[in-house]
Amino acid sequence: MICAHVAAVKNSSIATASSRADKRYSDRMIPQPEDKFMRRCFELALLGQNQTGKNPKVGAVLVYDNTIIGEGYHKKFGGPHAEIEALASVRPAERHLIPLSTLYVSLEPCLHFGKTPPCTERIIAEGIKKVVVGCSDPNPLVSGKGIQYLRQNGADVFENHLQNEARYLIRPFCANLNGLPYIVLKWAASKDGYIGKQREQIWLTNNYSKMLVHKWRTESDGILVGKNTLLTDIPRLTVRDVPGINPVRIVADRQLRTISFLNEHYPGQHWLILNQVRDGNFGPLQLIRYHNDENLEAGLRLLFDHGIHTLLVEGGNELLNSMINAGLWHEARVFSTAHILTEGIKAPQLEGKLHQQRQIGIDKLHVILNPSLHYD
Ligand code: AOF
Ligand code: ZN
Repeated sequence: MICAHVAAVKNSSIATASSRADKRYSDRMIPQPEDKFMRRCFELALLGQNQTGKNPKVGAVLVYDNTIIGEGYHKKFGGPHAEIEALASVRPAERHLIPLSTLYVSLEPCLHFGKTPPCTERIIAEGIKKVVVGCSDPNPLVSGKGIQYLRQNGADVFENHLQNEARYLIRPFCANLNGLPYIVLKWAASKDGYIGKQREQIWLTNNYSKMLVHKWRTESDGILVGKNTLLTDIPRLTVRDVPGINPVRIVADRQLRTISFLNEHYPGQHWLILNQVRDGNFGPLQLIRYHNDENLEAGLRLLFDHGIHTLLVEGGNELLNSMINAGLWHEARVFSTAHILTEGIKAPQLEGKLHQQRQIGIDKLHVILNPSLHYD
């Protein structure tokens, strides 16, 4: 439950709002502040959801005389970058306009040879003279050097345009650069601050909130629960109310006690078991071991190595609290509901920056960001 931290969250949200206003004021230093073009980049970038793997979601548009002549986004891990897609989309009859156009891109163009050649070289080769960038690329191979290269080669670069939004877009990428999945905690609390009762499954949110959670599942590579939640709820953890693919189901089970339970209740179904006993496979169950003297962070790093770049944590209380106490979270999505439980399991307490508050029917959703991560 978030009551106790709401004051902290509210206060910090005021601070966030004013710093945002300052930042937007400084964004106004750009001579022609066409926010709509950068916002179009953000929209485009989001089309890469679930496709870019551990790469960032990036969008780009080419603008000539206030009109978009090309647009693109990073469609797929290992595929062409947003700028290259935007260039490729320009109609042959308009290609001569490219050197006269402004390139808007939500992330600093790269200058390294990765799976694709540097975008910066291509931008200069195309004769583009003006580039507007949402935020710098935190990848140490790029970070500031892309912008520097463009400037050294005669382009005007306007950086940090709508940078808060641009940075929000790449939050998962920032976590991934550190070798961790992007970790989203999720829980629902009763009005009096409980998330449920011992050994009893209680439903608190309405159907719209449930659909939203299913949508979040489609956007996650993995979904993690604690052992007690598995044993009590026998949750399906699948995507049902919206189209999309199921995330990999993972149980945090240090002592490796859930194998027979999973075999019985989920016959033939794939699960990862994050444990401290052994590695290996038991039919469809994959055991991932971190060592006894290591903390959960080591386990989460192993999950990242197994391709879990975004992780939704759906409880229970013990797991959520241990992740909060260890600072192992990037974002929390908390539903406050109208139910009264009177007693039960106390909801986790969490200090963070309130990023968004939304009414979902009678439920209220709070999106809270980890304050120690400077991407808001
Ligand atoms: C851009 N535009 O659209 C993206 C960028 O292995 P590669 O060649 O795909 O390079 C991946 C890195 O490039 C990634 O870690 C990030 O630093 C940057 N991503 N850069 O100019 C894009 N997606
Ligand atoms: Zn690039």
